[in-house]
Amino acid sequence: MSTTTKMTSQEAIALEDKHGAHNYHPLPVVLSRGEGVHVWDVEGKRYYDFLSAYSAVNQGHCHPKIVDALIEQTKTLALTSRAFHNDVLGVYEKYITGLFGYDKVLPMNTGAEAVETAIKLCRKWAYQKKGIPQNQAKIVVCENNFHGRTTTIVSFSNDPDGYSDYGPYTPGFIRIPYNDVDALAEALKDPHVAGFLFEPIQGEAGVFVPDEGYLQKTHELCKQHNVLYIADEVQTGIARTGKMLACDHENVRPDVVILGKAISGGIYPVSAVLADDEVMMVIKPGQHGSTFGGNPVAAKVAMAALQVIEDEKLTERAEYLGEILRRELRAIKSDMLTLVRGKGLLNAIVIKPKGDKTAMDVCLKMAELGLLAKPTHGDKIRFAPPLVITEEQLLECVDIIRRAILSFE
Ligand code: IF1
Repeated sequence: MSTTTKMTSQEAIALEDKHGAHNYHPLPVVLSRGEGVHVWDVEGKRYYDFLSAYSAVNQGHCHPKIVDALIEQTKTLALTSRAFHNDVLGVYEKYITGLFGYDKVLPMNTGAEAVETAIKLCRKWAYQKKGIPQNQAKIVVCENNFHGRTTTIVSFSNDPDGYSDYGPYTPGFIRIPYNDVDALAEALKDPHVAGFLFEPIQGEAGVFVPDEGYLQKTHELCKQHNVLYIADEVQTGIARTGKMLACDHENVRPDVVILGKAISGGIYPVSAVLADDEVMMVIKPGQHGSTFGGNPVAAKVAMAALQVIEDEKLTERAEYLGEILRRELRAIKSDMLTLVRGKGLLNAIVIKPKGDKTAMDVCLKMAELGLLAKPTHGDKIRFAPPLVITEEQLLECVDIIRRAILSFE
């Protein structure tokens, strides 16, 4: 059987269509190479990547330092499982806990697994430390959340595509409106609430940024009620919003931080949960884990990826370039462009359809002009380029976006 990958876009799409599950509806581009802010399709056309694999590729595609870490460690020792120690894990654990200022880290692989880990940690803490009666612990979550696709996580989603026909659903979650401090205060009257799980900026909801003060106020409420403040920074973390963590914008220190995506620069699936001993030590040997979590390749890759963020000052770049991007986008005069929002380089625009032309048509036009972005919920387009983009490149991208939108005038 042939495993060659030399083919046209059409052939590649046809293969996926015939042999792969139809759980996605991608833009009709077939990518075969990436470097920095650019990706190339199989026909050799170059694009700016304005999705960055949903913010996993903050350091840019195929960053040489991260790739080198992967290759070197893979040739040395790739996987031992956690049945034995390896000589990289502890070094990584010291590095990442030092960087973020927590006592302990629990390494996993995907974002959803890290969210599951945080939920289990919260529940165990509820029974062992807070004294909530068995099976009564509740976790408060927000409307329009996105935390992953496991059966428990979709149980508290209100997106029908996310949860429909996947029941019976895991109980123990209370959903409140996002960006509503009073709703949280009300929910916390229930003494069986153990945690508040939230995104500091809602990604899938179309980059919805809460009001200034929301993080501080909700953090304070959780502290008052002895409720764990659990930040899902899978998408917002690792410099994307102009701070290492989005919670840093309000100087809020969560009890539990969930990281994924860019913690590896998109080179390898790596996720992590950070917490202090009071919380993390409730989980004892044998009570949670994963075959691949904490493997030496993941550990080396994550250290390299985090080091790139520091070395290349990507936090500062995201902050600075984000201001420019939003300013320039707001200067585009078109009835179709109704809203520009975001923080750092996590941004979205809202497109009002013109005739039968929608956000999807704008994305197809941008692709034609050499920039890739994905519409979500029909009318929003996310703009989240790799943080290594230069100011000059960013302005060139704004010009592409402007020309794409104005082509429908
Ligand atoms: C897909 C969305 C983004 C996340 C937060 C946990 C996870 C994610 C805040 C789970 C994952 C993804 C997954 C990806 C699309 C993408 C996405 F549009 F679906 F919502 F980014 F906005 N917490 N987000 O955003 O992490 O298990 O995937 O590693 O295709 O499902 P994962």
